[in-house]
Amino acid sequence: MEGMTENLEDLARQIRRDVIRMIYHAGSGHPGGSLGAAELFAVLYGRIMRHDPNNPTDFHRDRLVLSNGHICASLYSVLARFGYLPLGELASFRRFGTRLSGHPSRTKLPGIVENSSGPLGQGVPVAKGIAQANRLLGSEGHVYCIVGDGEIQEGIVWESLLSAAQHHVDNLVLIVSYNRLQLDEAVAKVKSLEPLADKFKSFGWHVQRIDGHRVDDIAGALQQAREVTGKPKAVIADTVMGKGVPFMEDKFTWHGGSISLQQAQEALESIGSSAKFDDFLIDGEQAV
Ligand SMILES: Cc1ncc(C[n+]2csc(CCOP(=O)(O)OP(=O)(O)O)c2C)c(N)n1
Repeated sequence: MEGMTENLEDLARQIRRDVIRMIYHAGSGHPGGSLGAAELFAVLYGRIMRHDPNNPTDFHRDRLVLSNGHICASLYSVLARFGYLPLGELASFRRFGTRLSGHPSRTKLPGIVENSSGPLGQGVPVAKGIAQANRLLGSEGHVYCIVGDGEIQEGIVWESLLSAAQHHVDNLVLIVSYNRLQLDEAVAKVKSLEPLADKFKSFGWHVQRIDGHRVDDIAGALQQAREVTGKPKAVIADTVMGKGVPFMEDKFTWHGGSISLQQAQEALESIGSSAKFDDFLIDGEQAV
């Protein structure tokens, strides 16, 4: 079990390394939310989700719907690390003509990403719809949906919460990356969400609140969520924007932007190297 924890932490570290390198080379992207959700992606793909890169469209697979599509650098990284994408393709992030656009496209990556996203809020009804369809069609797959905290200020999210509870969509698990910051301000100052767990409960959802950087806590909560029946499930994961890179941590200015060479080097130094993975190459060489 301990080895498993270390593996997941190592994977999260590698996701962070990939995110920094991808955004540095692209000249733009969303480092804050992407770094903050590294453990969520690591645990989902590394321990919780039933998925098979050799059979990516398996009818009974679990699906990840990324609603806050702007943090897709982490998604592309974990997909590449599990073999859904060639590792070197990460170097094409946000470049002209790439499949790895700044917000994920299902038509560019059919069978690899479940949904296109970018307009905030829309992944939640999409995930709910897929979960309902899975149930009707007899798929055993669970649907996991990652959302940002600023994102859930969108009205469409709350319509979906109501509907999912009414229809007992218990193969749906919503994971809120609660870093308390959004694009240019604190979430609490723009449109406060608290008491968030009570809101989910009063909408008929099962809810847990956890530290979104502790891989065992994430795994435990997601495992419990799988077992609860009769209602949709929410996991509110407290995260830190820019986690792992001290000069980015807890600063909304790192929601989006570019990373200089010096910043990229400092960030990689802080994140540390990963024991089991190799960095991908850019133009045939390790550029940072
Ligand atoms: C409907 C819609 N409105 C506005 C935006 C622009 N936008 C992109 S991300 C973002 C902030 C989202 O905040 P949060 O979910 O907390 O993400 P984080 O900053 O933590 O990455 C905004 C306003 C958008 N993509 N879609």
